[in-house]
This record gives sequence, C-alpha cells and structure tokens, in this order.
Amino acid sequence: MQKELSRYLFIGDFDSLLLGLFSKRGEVIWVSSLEEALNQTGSFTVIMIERGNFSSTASKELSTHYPQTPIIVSNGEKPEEPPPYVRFVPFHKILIEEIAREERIARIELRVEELRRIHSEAKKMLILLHDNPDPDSIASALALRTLLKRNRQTAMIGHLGEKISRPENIAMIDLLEIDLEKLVPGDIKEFDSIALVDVQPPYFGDLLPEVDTVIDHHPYFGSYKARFSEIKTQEGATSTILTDFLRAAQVEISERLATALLYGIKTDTISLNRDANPDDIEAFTFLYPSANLGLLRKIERAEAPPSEIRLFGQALANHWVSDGIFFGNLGRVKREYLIPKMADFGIQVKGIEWSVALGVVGNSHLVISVRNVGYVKSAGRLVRNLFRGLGSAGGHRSSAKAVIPLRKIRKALGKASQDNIKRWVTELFIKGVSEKAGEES
Ligand SMILES: [Mn+2]
Repeated sequence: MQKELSRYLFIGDFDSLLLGLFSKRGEVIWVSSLEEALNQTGSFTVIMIERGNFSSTASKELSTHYPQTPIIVSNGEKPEEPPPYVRFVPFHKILIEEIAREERIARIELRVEELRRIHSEAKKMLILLHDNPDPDSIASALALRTLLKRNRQTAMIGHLGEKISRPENIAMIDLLEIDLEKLVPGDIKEFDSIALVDVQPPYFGDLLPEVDTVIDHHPYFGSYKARFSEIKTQEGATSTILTDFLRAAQVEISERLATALLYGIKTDTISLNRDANPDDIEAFTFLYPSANLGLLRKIERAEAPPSEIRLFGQALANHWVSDGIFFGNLGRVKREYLIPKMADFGIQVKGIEWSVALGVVGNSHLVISVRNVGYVKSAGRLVRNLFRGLGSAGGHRSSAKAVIPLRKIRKALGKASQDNIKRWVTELFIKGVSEKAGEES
C-alpha cells in the first residue's frame, strides 16, 4: 500500500522545535487562528490545537469542517466537560513517539464513532461468527456488543455451524456464561443490522452480499459490500482489534470480557508465539491485570473424553513424515477439534517445518488443518491454491484449514477410502510446499 504523505495542521503558539520534529514526518501547516484553520484546503492527518486556542466551539467547528481528522489539544488540563473525540495531551508528552500513539488512538476513536453510528438505529442486531466459533471470534463478539452498548436482547451473537465441539470452547462458553445462538440462514432476515467478526461475507457463499460491519484479521478476500470494515491482517487476533477499539473509546472492560479477549489473543497467536505482533502483545499486557486467571486455567484444561484421547494417541503413533512435512490422520472423528490439535502437535516435532492433520468429520467432510513454522510460505495461501474449487480453504501465514466435501473427493479419486485420501493429501502437500511459483505473502 502506498503510504500517503502526512499533513499536520497546527493551530496556535507552538514551539518551533516541535514543528521542526513534525516537519520531518510530513507537511506542517501552521496557523494562528481558527478562521485561518477553517480556510485551509485538502485534508489533514491530525489537527493540533494549542491550549490557548481551544474552546468547545472551536473543536466543534473544526470537527464539522474536517470530520475525518483526529483533533489533539496540547499543553492543557482537560476541561470539566471535554467535547467528545478530542484528546488532551500534556505538552511535555508531545514527543514524536507519544504523539504517534495518541494519533493512532484518536484515529481509532473516530472509527469507533463511525461504527456506533452505523448500528445506532438497529432495534435488533446480529453479530455473526464463522461456523466453528473459536475463542477469538467469541471474545470479539462480546467486545463488539460492549462497545456498541448493547446486551443479549439487542445484539444476538450467533453462528450457522454445528454444535460446538472443542472442549476448551465449550468450557469458555460455560464458564464465562456466553450466550451463543445456533442459527439457520433463514433467521438472518430477522435482524436490522449485521456485523461479522473474525470472518468475512464470502465465507458464507452468496448468503450475505451486503452487511453493515466486518471486523477481521484474515486477508481480504472476494468482493462484498460493508458499510464499515476494519480488516487488519497484521494483527494476530480479531480480539486485538477490538481491545484497541475499547481502549480508544475508554470503555470499561469487565473481568469477564478481559478474560475472554485475553484467551482469544492467546489461542489465535498460540500464546503470542505465532503471528503475533507488537499490537497483540500490547493488548495482551493491557488485558492481563483485569482478567480472571483462575478461570482462564480452568478453560484451558478442559477435559477430553478418554475415547478421544485413545484415538488421538493411535493417530499420533501412525503419523508419517515426508519431505519434512509431518502428517497425522485421525480417520473418522465425531468432533473436529482433534484435527487442529494434531496439527499443533506435529509442528512441535524437531526438524519439521510443516504439519498437516486430517480427518473425516460427520461422515461428509474431509477437514485438513495446516501449521508451519512461520518463516516459510503462507499456509493460508497454500491451502487456497491447493483446494480451490474443491471446498473452502483459508487461514493465516502459519495456520490454515480446508474443508472438502467427500463427494468432491469421490469425484476426484473415485473412492474416498482412507488410503486414497492419505495418498492424495500427502502428494498434494509435498508438491505444494516445494513449489516456488512466485510465492509472496
Ligand atoms: Mn481469529
């Protein structure tokens, strides 16, 4: 993405040193009065008002004139009733790094305002998750509901998938008392507005050509209409984006919500190891003191039934390695969660760069979970290329998933036997991983 030139509008009596610092980062326009400020053309990255030039009327006129620009007032005490969406920053804090941070928060604050406006009219809104609601998506939905000042009556959190199976996810929902509704596509029309978190409309096929909001950290894909969209692929979790929203809007984060978000970030970044960036770490550190760590431990040690542990053990014993790729086949499973667990396990094996786990779920779909060490090609892109036209596939740099209907496999292989599937998946990945063909992620 081409980075636009920053333009700063300074109003009032600023030190020349400060102006000098900013001129290193972009164009500085320095005016002495509000009238002059309103006479400027073009848009600005941020508007800085010196305390002496600040008044509620001035900030109102500026925000009407430059609705997309964050406003920061320097060198002053916060007034008793500060106007919304203006930040007050003590003068000594106006150093390059601080201001960059304040600028970022002020920008997010504007985004939150936009988001709130979009959903303000809806009597009943839907926060829709992907079909296998995971901690990151569930926590993000809770956070969005809090941000929009709604409750379970006015904002339903729902998904269109099967019953939740992963023990940790069930424990999270139980222990944090999260109300998650299992919906069918026909229910969608009952809602006045729809927000998608941790997923984008094309995931649902043609069901949602137009939605109100999309907040996600997966790469943008397909084409769709959204009135508000925040797609930040650099973040390791959607929970990080929502934590930033809550922080910028200065919303109080309850213990329950902090625990959920912390767990969301933790699972999506495999404890901040994979795909995590400084924003994730910052959000994690911010949430940590407010979270209930006892509860978190309980969620994390949610038990699996002995029969599933046995199945997992057998599959692990029968794993195979080809060309540095770990493969584990779970065969037929009732519950899907064993497959990503196997993939997580495989990538920890010494010398392995890729881990692929597979299993047939519900007698109808082959599910493949993929992990890699992070410095190789993108797992999400690889599975999209490998399974294009066969099923749904996607993910992140170092973790991805594909779901393929068995009937498609029968079409391709003649018979969807375990042996055929194993051979097919092994060959596909050996070829896909070694291919060079212009891979960039
Ligand atoms: Mn996520």
